Amino acid sequence: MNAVHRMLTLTNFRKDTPHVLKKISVLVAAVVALAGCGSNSGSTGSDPAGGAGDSITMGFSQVGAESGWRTANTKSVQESAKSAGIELKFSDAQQKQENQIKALRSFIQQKVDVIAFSPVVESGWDTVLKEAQNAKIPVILTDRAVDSKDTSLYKTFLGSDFVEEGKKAGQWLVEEYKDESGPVNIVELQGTTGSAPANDRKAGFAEVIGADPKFKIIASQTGDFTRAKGKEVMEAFLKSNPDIDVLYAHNDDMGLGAIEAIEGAGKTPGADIKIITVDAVKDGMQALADGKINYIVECSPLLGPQLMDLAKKVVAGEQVPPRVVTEETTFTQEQAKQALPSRQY
Ligand code: GYE
Repeated sequence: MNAVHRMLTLTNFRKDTPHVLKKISVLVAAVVALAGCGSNSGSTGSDPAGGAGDSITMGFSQVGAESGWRTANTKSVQESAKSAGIELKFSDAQQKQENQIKALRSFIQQKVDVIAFSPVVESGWDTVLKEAQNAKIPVILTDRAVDSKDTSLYKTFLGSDFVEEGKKAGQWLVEEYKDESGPVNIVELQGTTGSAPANDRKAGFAEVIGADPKFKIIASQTGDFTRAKGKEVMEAFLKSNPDIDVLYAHNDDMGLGAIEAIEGAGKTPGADIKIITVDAVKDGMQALADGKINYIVECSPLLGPQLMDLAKKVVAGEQVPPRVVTEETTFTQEQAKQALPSRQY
């Protein structure tokens, strides 16, 4: 999807909101009337007698708390549910797919009005998504995608274009080394194995740098999106590869862990080894402003408000765009210095 198309999708989405809210209040009134007749519409959650049951209940299964991005995302979801008047049942999967499947099943049992979740990996969701569909509970994918062939299993996918993020990282590198003959030795710290952002950030980056054989990925391994793993894997990279020119880390946290490893090995991050990361959370932006990271591709975790708008629409039976892409930018060291004071996350 190009930038213009993306903007249009978002503009239409926002323009529709007041209309949707009107429809929702009509629907809520109808549901309240029906509740007295013992009708189980599913829209009142577990409290058909009214009161708190009049609001929408959302079951939200979060990946975990593996990174600064994730913490900011959780906060955004919790705060915007509150201000949208949506009752949130929040579950933390601690980076395990089996925990997410359990949480989804429990949401189905509790007859929530809508399920939203950020799938830790892309595959293996069809059975549980089918169960939600059979129970007539709409599902919204947020942040990460699934690879299900049957796209009717979910209503929409709200989140970033991770392939595009990988491409932006690659484009900076191509520009940075345009006057050098190479070889340029790159090590890569991948996100969680099998996750959409790890798969796509790798693919987008590889596509761009693949056009010039001077760029060589000499080692690539998962750091599970955490600082601790990023440090550990970078230490191993440094031991077995004396000539690393560039580190590409799929998120800031792994990059920050790797910086500790690089400094521990007596090298200067940002100079001896150039570093590109993704996310642009505050700690990452600080390291960029300090010259320890060279470039960050932004990935916004502030998905809460859009998620709540989509949830209201979906519960009201409104059409929603099948894909809502987040608007994002990139930061150089100079840009990070300017952006830091007003950075929200
Ligand atoms: O980049 C990383 C997090 O899915 C976009 O997950 C998200 C990624 C984010 O742990 O920091």
